[in-house]
Amino acid sequence: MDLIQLLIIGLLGLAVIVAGTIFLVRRRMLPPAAKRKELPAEPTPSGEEPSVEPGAGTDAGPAAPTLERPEAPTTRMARLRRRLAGSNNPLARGLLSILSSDRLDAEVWDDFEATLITSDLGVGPTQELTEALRRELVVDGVSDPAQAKAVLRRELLALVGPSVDRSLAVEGADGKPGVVLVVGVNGTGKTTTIGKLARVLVAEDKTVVLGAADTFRAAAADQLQTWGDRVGVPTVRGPEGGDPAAVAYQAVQRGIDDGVDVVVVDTAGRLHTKTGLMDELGKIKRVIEKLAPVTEVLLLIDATTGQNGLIQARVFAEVVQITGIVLSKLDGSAKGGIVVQVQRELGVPVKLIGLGEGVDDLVPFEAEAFVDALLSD
Ligand SMILES: Nc1nc2c(ncn2[C@@H]2O[C@H](COP(=O)(O)OP(=O)(O)OP(=O)(O)O)[C@@H](O)[C@H]2O)c(=O)[nH]1
Ligand SMILES: [Mg+2]
Repeated sequence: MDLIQLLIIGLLGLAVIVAGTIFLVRRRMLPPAAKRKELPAEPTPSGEEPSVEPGAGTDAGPAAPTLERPEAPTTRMARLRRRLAGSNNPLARGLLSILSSDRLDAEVWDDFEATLITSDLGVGPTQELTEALRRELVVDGVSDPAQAKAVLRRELLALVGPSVDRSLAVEGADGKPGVVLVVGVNGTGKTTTIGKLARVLVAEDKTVVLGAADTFRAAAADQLQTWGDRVGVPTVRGPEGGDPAAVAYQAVQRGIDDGVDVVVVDTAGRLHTKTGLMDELGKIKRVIEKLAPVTEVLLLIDATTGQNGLIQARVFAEVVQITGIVLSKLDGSAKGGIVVQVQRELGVPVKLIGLGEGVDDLVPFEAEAFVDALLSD
């Protein structure tokens, strides 16, 4: 009897161990996505772009790829403030130094001017700002720090242009899509910006087609298509080395056929010769306009390249009629003053700024938010 009881207990114990082992082995063999629920796609603080595998982590079955939802504008603005604020930015520090000086003597003003010049504000705007502040802070004798800051804010805002229309012209007419052509020297951030812009447009419930008219490298079209895929936007591309104008034309044709709201066209940034550039960009624009007007021509300028970027920008402005500027890489630049200088030089407003490599690091430029970010401590 005892032996039989022992045998039964032993067999039960064995059954439990075998069942547990089978359970654990099966769990290990499941793909990782099935073990955990998908986390919401958020830009990583380091600026890395999270990669998304089609279908990973969805409970809906194998069909649709996971589309990302872009970040809300309010949290983007908070990031703008963090990235431009006082301690992180020499321009901001220079501006605030004038408010914290005990005595506003010649040396303090010289330092102030030097900081503004090195931050690419430009000689003219630097002199205007210094003159205006001297007049108000010294001659009028404003000594209260809050009042002095208000004066600085007002003068800076006047330089940046508070009442300029900075909206993107993405509305087409006569039932045709708006067409945005993106130009600029290579490496300035055209393709990345188009990817980020597509996300913004999708978040506004607009339908979008991308045109990969940078046929110089196959990788350029792949890069653009990757961005598009993530938000469910199709990319029209042509053969490597093919005619960029033909791709631009097909993209706009596709946009018209599909009845989409906006077509955004990427271009190559090589700046071999001005004539070559003029021919290529001019042709792209002319060919597109056989189908629909180009509503916005965005010029990319890398904020870290300073005067050099400005010289290149001038060349582009001579060959196509620029309607808006995107200043990329403001996050890595001590030269926020370039906003003012580039607008003066080209007579075109800064419409968007790039604040990092993250997927939602593109912010509509607003003069007040920019100045407030610079002056926040
Ligand atoms: N830190 C930072 N990096 C950026 C920003 N915008 C773009 N970049 C980076 O700049 C590099 C070049 O960007 P692309 O978008 O490929 O530039 P492009 O103008 O298309 O270059 P080409 O196709 O060679 O003409 C990439 O590594 C981007 O991640 C920005 O606002 N901040
Ligand atoms: Mg590119």
